[in-house]
Amino acid sequence: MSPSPYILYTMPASLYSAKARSYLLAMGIDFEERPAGHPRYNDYVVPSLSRWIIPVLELPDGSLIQDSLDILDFLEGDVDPSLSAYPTGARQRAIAHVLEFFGGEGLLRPAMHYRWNFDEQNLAFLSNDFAGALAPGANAELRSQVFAMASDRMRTATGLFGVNDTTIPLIEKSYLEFLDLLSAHFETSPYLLGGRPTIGDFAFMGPMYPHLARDPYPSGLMKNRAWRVVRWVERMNTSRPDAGEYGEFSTDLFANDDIPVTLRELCRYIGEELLPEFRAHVRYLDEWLDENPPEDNEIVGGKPSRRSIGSTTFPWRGVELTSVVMPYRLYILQRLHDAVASMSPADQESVQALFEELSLTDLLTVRARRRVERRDNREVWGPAQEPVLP
Ligand SMILES: N[C@@H](CCC(=O)N[C@@H](CS)C(=O)NCC(=O)O)C(=O)O
Repeated sequence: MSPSPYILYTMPASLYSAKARSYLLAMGIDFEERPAGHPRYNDYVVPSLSRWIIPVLELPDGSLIQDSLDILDFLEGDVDPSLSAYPTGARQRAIAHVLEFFGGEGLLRPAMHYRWNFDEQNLAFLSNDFAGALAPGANAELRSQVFAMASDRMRTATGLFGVNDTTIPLIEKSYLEFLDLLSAHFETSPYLLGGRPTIGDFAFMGPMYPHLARDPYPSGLMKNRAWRVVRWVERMNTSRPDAGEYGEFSTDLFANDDIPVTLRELCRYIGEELLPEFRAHVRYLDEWLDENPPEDNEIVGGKPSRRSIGSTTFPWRGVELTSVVMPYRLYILQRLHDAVASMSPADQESVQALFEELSLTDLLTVRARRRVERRDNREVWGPAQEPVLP
């Protein structure tokens, strides 16, 4: 048997791992999946990256790619262009970036809440699941120590994203609205943009599979309320065609670069959910950059494992929500900006009109005074640009 060309280091419970795994499966790319507790992860991957983080893709020559977006972009080189996760139509391309942003960053609160605030239903499963991946084969004492460490860390992160007694009822309400909108969209379409998955679908898999479809409590919620979404998760985790309930369907994206009504509804919801936080974060970041101007290529946060540069408060659904500010989010959104900048003037106009109609214009225009780039698997401050503040 020939060795697998790629190795993906993951955990079944890991959000961003689900995105990379789903892409490899959907595109039929051969890979070996290893848990983060694998000796090579600790002996080779962690020292090479100077941090503990998953997913990590190891190439046959031993080089490593961290970051789910960079992994997908690298793997796009192996994929038949007709299956690319990047739509070619201008409007679909732009919307795919918005969906990617929301999937990666916009569902962290429900994902973390439904995982860490339902101990009675979730804890036994989570402790086995985490220990099984982090300390395979360890004895019961070590397994429980490893889980305690990981769960403490994640519970702290849950609070830092803004999950607390005041916001929890609103997070739940918002998540149920989201499930209903997504279900309505999947009534007639097996994927977000039509007959095959695009970057938005892969990003959605991050929170939607390991946390919201797999952990015991939210999985029941999803099964009872959103069968179409459950089926989409299953479909996103297989290499086989798995959309029989739609009968005969085309594997093309929606014709004529269309964004159907149900997806427009979902995009409006995304704007309402994301924009207050996004605007507050960019304002905070831009001010921070003014006070702490970094050198070009300086590591964001000062060291690879530090993701946030502070926290800020903004109004959300009638309450004040405080969340950590992560410059990485600029990196994701720049992809939208760069994609639109490379479009023809007519396509730019059509994207602008669509974003205006969906009240998403700030996602196209707002930016901080510096770019965020990735070099050597790290986020670094990139060149200056004209800031556009909300
Ligand atoms: N931007 C990164 C985020 C990866 C990430 O946050 N991974 C989590 C697991 S889902 C992790 O490794 N957390 C460990 C830590 O932050 O210490 C990506 O898209 O790959």
